Amino acid sequence: MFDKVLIANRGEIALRIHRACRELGIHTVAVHSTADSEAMHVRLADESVCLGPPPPGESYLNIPAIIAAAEITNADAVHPGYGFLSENANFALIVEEHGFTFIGPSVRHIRLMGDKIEAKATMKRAGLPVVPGGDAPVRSDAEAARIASEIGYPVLVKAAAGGGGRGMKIVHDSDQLPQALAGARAEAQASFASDILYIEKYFDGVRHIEVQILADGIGNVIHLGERDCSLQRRHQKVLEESPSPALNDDERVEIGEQSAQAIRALGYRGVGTVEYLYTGSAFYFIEMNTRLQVEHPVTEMVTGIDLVREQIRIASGTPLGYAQGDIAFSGHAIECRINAENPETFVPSPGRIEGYHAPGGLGVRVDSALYAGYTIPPYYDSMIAKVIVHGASRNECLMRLRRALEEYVITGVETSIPLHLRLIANPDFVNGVYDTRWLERFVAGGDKSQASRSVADA
Ligand code: MV4
Repeated sequence: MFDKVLIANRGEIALRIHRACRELGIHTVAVHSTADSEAMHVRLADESVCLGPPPPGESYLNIPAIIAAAEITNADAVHPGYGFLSENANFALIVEEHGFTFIGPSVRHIRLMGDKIEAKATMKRAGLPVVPGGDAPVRSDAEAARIASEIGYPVLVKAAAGGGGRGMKIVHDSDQLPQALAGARAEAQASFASDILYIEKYFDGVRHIEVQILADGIGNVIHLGERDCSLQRRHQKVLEESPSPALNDDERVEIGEQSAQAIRALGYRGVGTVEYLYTGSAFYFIEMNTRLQVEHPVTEMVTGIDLVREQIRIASGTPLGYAQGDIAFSGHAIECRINAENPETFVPSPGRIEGYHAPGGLGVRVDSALYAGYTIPPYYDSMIAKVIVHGASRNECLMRLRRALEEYVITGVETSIPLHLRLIANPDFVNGVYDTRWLERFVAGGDKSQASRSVADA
């Protein structure tokens, strides 16, 4: 086992990783920008190293500075968290070349899944159903038009180096295709330094369901069930839950086992998430994430498995030690992402936390690096906390979630807590009847049940 881990991240996830290290008897090194000297992850770590000025490119994305920090502190391994360098294959390679262990999948698998076209082709060969569409980069407008008319409009133009919904263009008919391709190509080049595009059939009104995988790289691959992440605004997830209210037990077992089987065929190591579109009757693979995800706690709450602990143990060469049959799924869990922002306009609200009281009690978990007197810097993501609630049933979970959100006091900045309270009071949400477009309409149109509103409007 490692003696010392460098945590190449900030905020709640840096703290989350620190906690797992502590429980394994591992020393921690925090790295930080000059804006984060007073941050909780820096205060709690055994050692800390300042990387540079606030802009991420000069601090949390500054690979030479992070490697230097690992060298001067004599760390054994580097945990990248999520975001920042977590899915950067070159970073993983450089970490390993300098003699440190990268706590994550192999460089080969990070690179493979970073190319969304290769990822799809690979998962198709491994037996997963994939979204209909081209299985190679689009080479010309004429070829794109041919593929689109074959699969039928509407189609979605996506960037091969994209993911997470950035740079996608929906195209409803052939007239719009050349313009969409040009726009997508320019956006992809600017955002990802690659203008490689591919085309898929566009599915409207679907759910976004993802399966958590755990693999030790020596033959043991299990799944830890699914998460329903359909409630998103501008491709940012707002609330996630497990199990999905949309699946029955047969579908749940089937998609879990299919995912684990495909990942087994790849020889994958580490945690991973297999993302699907669910149409209400069929699953289609879209992407795989090779990092720990923001919403990993909902899976931890229903399985009792500490995913960060498992990541660290796997990276140190320890076999999994249990099999699929040993996993017991218990109850229901929901996570609300709390952002420092206006709950109506979504304008970020950085600043000083004047008062702070976190909820607690049975089945309530708060992952956050906030404290009273802390000043949220304006340079980074606005997510400041996650409230994760577990209950024996979805209903118990919802009642507990309302109680926990009502108990949470954060003063000095605006937060999205009021939005979450409105959201979980909505009949559609209570009934589990929502898709990936539901939240945008809710945010725009008030609190009415959208099912009943459309009936009333008709
Ligand atoms: C799609 C899709 C519909 N059809 N692909 C968005 C995130 C990224 N992982 C993939 N995403 C999607 N891919 C096809 N072929 C719908 C989504 C999607 C979405 C689209 C518009 C608005 C919100 C969305 C939320 C989740 C997924």
